[in-house]
Amino acid sequence: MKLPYLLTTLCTAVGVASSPIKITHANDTVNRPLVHLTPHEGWMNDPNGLWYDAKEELWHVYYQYNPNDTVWGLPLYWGHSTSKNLTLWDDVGVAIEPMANNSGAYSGCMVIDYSNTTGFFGEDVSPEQRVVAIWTYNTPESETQYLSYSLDGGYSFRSYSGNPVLENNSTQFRDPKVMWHEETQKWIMVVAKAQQFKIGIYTSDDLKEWTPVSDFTRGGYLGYQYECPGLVKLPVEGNTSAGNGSWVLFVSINPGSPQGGSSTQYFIGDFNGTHFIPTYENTNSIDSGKDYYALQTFFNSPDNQTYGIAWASNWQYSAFVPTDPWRSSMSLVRKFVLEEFQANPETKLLNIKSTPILDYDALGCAHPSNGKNLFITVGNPLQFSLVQGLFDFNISFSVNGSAFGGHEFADLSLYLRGGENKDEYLRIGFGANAATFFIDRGHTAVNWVHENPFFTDKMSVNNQPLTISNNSTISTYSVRGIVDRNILELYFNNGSQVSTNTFFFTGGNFIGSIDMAVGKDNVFNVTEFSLKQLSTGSH
Ligand SMILES: *[C@@H]1O[C@H](CO)[C@@H](O)[C@H](O)[C@H]1NC(C)=O
Ligand SMILES: *[C@@H]1O[C@H](CO)[C@@H](O)[C@H](O)[C@H]1NC(C)=O
Ligand SMILES: *[C@@H]1O[C@H](CO)[C@@H](O)[C@H](O)[C@H]1NC(C)=O
Ligand SMILES: *[C@@H]1O[C@H](CO)[C@@H](O)[C@H](O)[C@H]1NC(C)=O
Ligand SMILES: *[C@@H]1O[C@H](CO)[C@@H](O)[C@H](O)[C@H]1NC(C)=O
Ligand SMILES: *[C@@H]1O[C@H](CO)[C@@H](O)[C@H](O)[C@H]1NC(C)=O
Ligand SMILES: *[C@@H]1O[C@H](CO)[C@@H](O)[C@H](O)[C@H]1NC(C)=O
Ligand SMILES: *[C@@H]1O[C@H](CO)[C@@H](O)[C@H](O)[C@H]1NC(C)=O
Ligand SMILES: *[C@@H]1O[C@H](CO)[C@@H](O)[C@H](O)[C@H]1NC(C)=O
Ligand SMILES: *[C@@H]1O[C@H](CO)[C@@H](O)[C@H](O)[C@H]1NC(C)=O
Ligand SMILES: *[C@@H]1O[C@H](CO)[C@@H](O)[C@H](O)[C@H]1NC(C)=O
Ligand SMILES: CC(=O)N[C@H]1CO[C@H](CO)[C@@H](O)[C@@H]1O
Repeated sequence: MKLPYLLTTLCTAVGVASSPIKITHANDTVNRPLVHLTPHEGWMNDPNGLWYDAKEELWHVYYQYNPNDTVWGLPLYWGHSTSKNLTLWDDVGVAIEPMANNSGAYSGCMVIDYSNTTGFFGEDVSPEQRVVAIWTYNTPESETQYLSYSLDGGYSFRSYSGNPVLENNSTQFRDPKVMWHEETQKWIMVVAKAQQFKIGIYTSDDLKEWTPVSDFTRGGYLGYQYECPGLVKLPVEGNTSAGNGSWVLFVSINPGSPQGGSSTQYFIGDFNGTHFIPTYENTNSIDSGKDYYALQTFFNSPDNQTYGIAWASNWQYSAFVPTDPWRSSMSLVRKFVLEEFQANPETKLLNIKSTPILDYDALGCAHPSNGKNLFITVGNPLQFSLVQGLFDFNISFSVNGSAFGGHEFADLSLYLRGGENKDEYLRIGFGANAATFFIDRGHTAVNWVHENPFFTDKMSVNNQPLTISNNSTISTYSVRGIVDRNILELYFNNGSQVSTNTFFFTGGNFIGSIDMAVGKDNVFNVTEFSLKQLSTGSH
């Protein structure tokens, strides 16, 4: 049966849509992302100090930054970018400097000290801008926690004269993340005692004097060390009897992640002001891709929801990725909630659901197109054209599990092909035999991809069945994908599971078309495919 095939293109007449992206640096040859934060030049790793300035309505992201090279190295600084819309970013320069060349201003966070608990702020600094950074000072002898505060809305910082405010006689004591705990009216810090596999929890009235109250230890994957913890309370979507939600403790590990290298895991539990007690034994990956590390959440979001950003790279290969004059980008900002999801026909689990934030108004005209009930047969792929290597798609499909034999490889694949050289492509698909999604980022002329032994090209993503009943073999799936020049973010089943992966094509060969193909007829029913192409006149 031939199904109706519909493809409408809206928003065609708007001039801005076709204006070319401006390349900001003469030497930006290798497909710099447009809506993922990158430093102008130099090396970037963990996101730090995320906060929202309610007075200026401005989001601040700081990050581990080496301006002197495109690999990690000392002295290490805090770089700084801001955004009005969480979509386009302005690089606003270094915010915090280390005190010596063999030292680093390592990862940390920022809080807004509205009520001047520190005594750092006079009337001239409005309460919404009383920002204090809590960060790790790394020297060859120790890692200790420092305070710096800003009197100009987060651009420049002064060091507190009483530093350090917290030490543990250790060279492996880092990455403080502080929040305000309403119930106990205290500041709470979680900080990694990295090589003891402990997350220390400390409380304070003034950010200066810290009392140790407990250690969370040996949860989940340990790997070589714990880094970059975070503690937040998330609402449980669709379950009002879950009250105010559950607490979530994020812990990054490097190396030793199930994907290889570095990744971010989380635990769900209770926090009573001093102790975090997991309510489930299981650990979860917040993103099953290869490029999602050191997740940090924003202090003071305008709607009290939890937003976060992660470093979109992996310590296994980050120093070698073929970009110049910068290395690494951040992920998109994501909003996090908990949801109960059907892990399999018998069991529901509590899980983090991630939703990416992209502001289409900030991007000028987006060109949406929509297809319903697409008819694809073996040898007759459908093709969709693209322009700038920046697009957002949604695909929904059902799979008839009884329509193929054991010897037949039944896949539905999207081939995302380079506009100038179609032999460079990303393949994303679903294999019905294994009932699993896959990603293949290995089809490129960039030698580095083939030569680097850690840059995994083929990966699988656990499937998330949406509908399974005892007498039916039909399962349905939905996937949203956002591609931005050299990074792919995939959200399965409305964000129940996410996979973030970078990919590298020859410079200028942005993805220019999508071929949708099947390996076996009558197995897949693509009920919906929608595509937004994003255009921007600047950046
Ligand atoms: C671009 O790279 C060349 C060669 O490495 C260098 O001489 C030149 O200064 C660079 N230009 C910019 C704008 O960075
Ligand atoms: C989006 O944010 C960027 C960075 O702050 C800013 O330059 C731009 O004007 C904003 N655009 C819109 C439409 O808000
Ligand atoms: C750090 O190194 C730079 C460049 O070599 C040098 O100019 C500066 O004096 C050094 N700073 C300190 C504190 O040693
Ligand atoms: C903040 O506290 C300091 C030290 O107690 C004090 O000097 C200052 O006036 C306070 N600022 C405000 C706005 O109350
Ligand atoms: C390190 O922290 C632990 C609490 O986790 C504390 O018992 C111990 O005394 C601290 N050691 C030093 C040297 O500060
Ligand atoms: C600090 O750590 C070192 C090395 O682990 C140890 O020898 C020393 O006794 C410790 N000092 C204190 C005050 O705990
Ligand atoms: C909603 O949350 C409550 C409290 O956590 C839990 O007991 C209940 O089982 C949840 N409801 C459903 C439908 O899962
Ligand atoms: C928090 O939980 C810990 C561990 O269960 C317990 O020892 C402590 O008394 C609790 N504190 C409060 C305030 O309930
Ligand atoms: C966010 O939470 C604060 C503190 O609980 C509250 O005062 C404020 O009204 C909340 N804002 C929104 C938009 O819900
Ligand atoms: C079989 O599936 C149909 C449709 O999903 C459902 O209405 C029916 O109750 C199912 N029958 C049994 C025995 O599970
Ligand atoms: C595909 O799905 C649509 C919408 O659910 C349905 O109307 C159509 O009959 C299905 N086609 C096939 C071949 O399963
Ligand atoms: C050691 C070194 O080269 N330090 C330089 C790193 O970059 C900063 C900011 O550009 C310079 O001020 C340092 O001199």
